[in-house]
Amino acid sequence: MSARTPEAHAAELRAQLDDANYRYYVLDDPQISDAEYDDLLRELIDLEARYPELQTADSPTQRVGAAPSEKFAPYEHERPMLSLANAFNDEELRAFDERVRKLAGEPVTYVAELKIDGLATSLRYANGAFERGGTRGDGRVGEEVTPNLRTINSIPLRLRANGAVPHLFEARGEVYLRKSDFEALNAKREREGLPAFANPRNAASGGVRQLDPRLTKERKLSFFAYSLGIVEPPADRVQTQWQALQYLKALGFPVNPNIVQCASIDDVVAYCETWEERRDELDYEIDGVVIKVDSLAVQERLGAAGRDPRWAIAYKFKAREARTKLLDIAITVGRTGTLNPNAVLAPVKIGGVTVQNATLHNAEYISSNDIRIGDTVLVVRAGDVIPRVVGPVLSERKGNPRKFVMPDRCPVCGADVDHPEGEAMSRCTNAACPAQVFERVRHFCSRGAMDIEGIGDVMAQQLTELGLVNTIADIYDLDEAKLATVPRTGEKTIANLLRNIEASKKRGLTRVLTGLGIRFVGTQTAQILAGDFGSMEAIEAADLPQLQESEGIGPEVAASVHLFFRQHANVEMVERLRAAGVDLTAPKRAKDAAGKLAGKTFVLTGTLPDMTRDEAAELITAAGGKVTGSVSKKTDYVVAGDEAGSKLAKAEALGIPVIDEEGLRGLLA
Ligand code: 3BD
Repeated sequence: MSARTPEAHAAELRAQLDDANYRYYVLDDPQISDAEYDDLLRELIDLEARYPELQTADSPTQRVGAAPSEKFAPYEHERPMLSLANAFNDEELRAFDERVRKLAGEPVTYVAELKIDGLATSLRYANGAFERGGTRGDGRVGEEVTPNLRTINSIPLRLRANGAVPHLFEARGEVYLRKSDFEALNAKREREGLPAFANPRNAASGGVRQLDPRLTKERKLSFFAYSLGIVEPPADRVQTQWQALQYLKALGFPVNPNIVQCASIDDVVAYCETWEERRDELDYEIDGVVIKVDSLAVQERLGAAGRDPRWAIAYKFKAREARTKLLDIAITVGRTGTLNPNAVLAPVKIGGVTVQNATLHNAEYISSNDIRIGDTVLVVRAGDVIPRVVGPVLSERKGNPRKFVMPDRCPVCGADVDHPEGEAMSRCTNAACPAQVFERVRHFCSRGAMDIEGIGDVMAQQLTELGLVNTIADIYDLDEAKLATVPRTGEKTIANLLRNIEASKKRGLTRVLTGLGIRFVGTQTAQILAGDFGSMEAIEAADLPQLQESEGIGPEVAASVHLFFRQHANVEMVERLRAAGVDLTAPKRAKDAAGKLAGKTFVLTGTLPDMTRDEAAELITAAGGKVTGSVSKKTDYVVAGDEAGSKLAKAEALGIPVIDEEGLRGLLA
């Protein structure tokens, strides 16, 4: 660190923070992550604590929030919207608890709520009718966005009257965008050639601040209420935060269901840990937990320190975003020949994991987001998905970094690259491209498909490189002599391999279909096709309308299957599988009321304790049921295991029965 004076250091931090605030709130184009913002703020808080003479009234430490933009009329909060101090670990949570208990002088209980990553908003009701609403802004003055808020379906336009409603009522909460709506929004923007939003919060914040409410409506925003503002006459029965949440619910506001009352800080810590792990199961982003003293009387006694109430704190989850340098863009060739651009990054830690690679989706994504080689980029890593580059940090761009161009020849085999009109991906046109052959072989032999133990990444690579396997069918022509030419492969390995290959012939049609790697045909689609048609011949012979008669097979999937079997090379390959003795049949599913689960549609999600999802699907299909990939109103049951994801959330939202493995066994028994 250079020898700068504390004054200069503080000024520098303030300038950075002001700039970040301006970008976040006014331009709606943040270029540093929340975590980085918090770090800077923390540094300034520490500095001001060490040198109190440096504290100024206009320091960002005194006014956490933002100036309203000129676009909207100012919205003055008659009762200010407070801030929240942060805790970054359980030590800081325990310190908060110590302080609270000391000041309260009586036992305290807490309410813990998920911290929705959206836009804080206040809604005002006069005589039960929604009158106006505004964003939080700096807590005193925000922006008036009433017409936009009216478009949000989950915001009640009238309070539900159960008895008298207060003549003046304010609800505070978070406007947010569901992850599923965010994905759909970005997919649409991509089709329209617009830059994608970095995260649901930015999309929600931009959505609330549209000049045309119709554009707000299109974003499909949602709302959760979490506290009361002014209530006249006061609601005497509301003495706790818990009761305030019940009251909000009774008046018709959506309140997040995952709220808990905690008798001790240990319970609070456990809740925080649980949700830091489980956050991906939700269909909305959360960035932490908010902990509040339950009793309103104790809240009042504790008061606030500046803008931060002493009775509440935000536990912030570990960041999942970071900035790093985009060193290069490397291309890998996928099973279907897609050219996938991958970011080669300067290693960076995100949420405890070192990230060096991230997806860049496709050329269109790179250009519409103006991502260039040499840029500092924002990378996010959410859950178990591959990290992705969100966009460049433009303020860090120096000079004129190199734009990416998709090569017009395959980087692996040199064949022409095709970029079909209207498709996102560029493809290598050579079906014999070693990269494609390798991926196809690896996929065919993988666990979910033919499950040939011994042919994993390394062996698949060797077999294809040596030219021993050029198509899937060649696997069944392997013999001792051929395998003996593979380096470092002994007699025993060869014998095992041949035995495993032999055993795979009996896996049946579903596995073979899965293994062929037909576009859009994963295990579940393969299962449906195998169950409905009973044999490979029948599927090969089916025309488009026949294929579409199957549940969940739409025009796109049908076209893909149909096209696959119109390729001479594919038909020939399947013929060779048949000649080699590979079982290409499946027990045909009973069409009518046969089978315990006939007519029932299931969706599987998460890890089941004693069977794989594929095994569960086989049992269901064998009993006449169907398994589909996504939850809809037509779904009869969702079978959920550990770490079930957004499908579980969707089932809960739609009121579809959720059962576990035991429940499934019960239905089958
Ligand atoms: C949530 C304050 C208090 C009423 C002050 C305790 C800071 C944003 O889900 N409760 C929640 C959430 C946010 C909250 C309070 N409860 N304040 C809460 C909140 N369940 N997100 N926030 N806020 C809301 C803020 N926003 C922008 C800039 C600075 N601070």
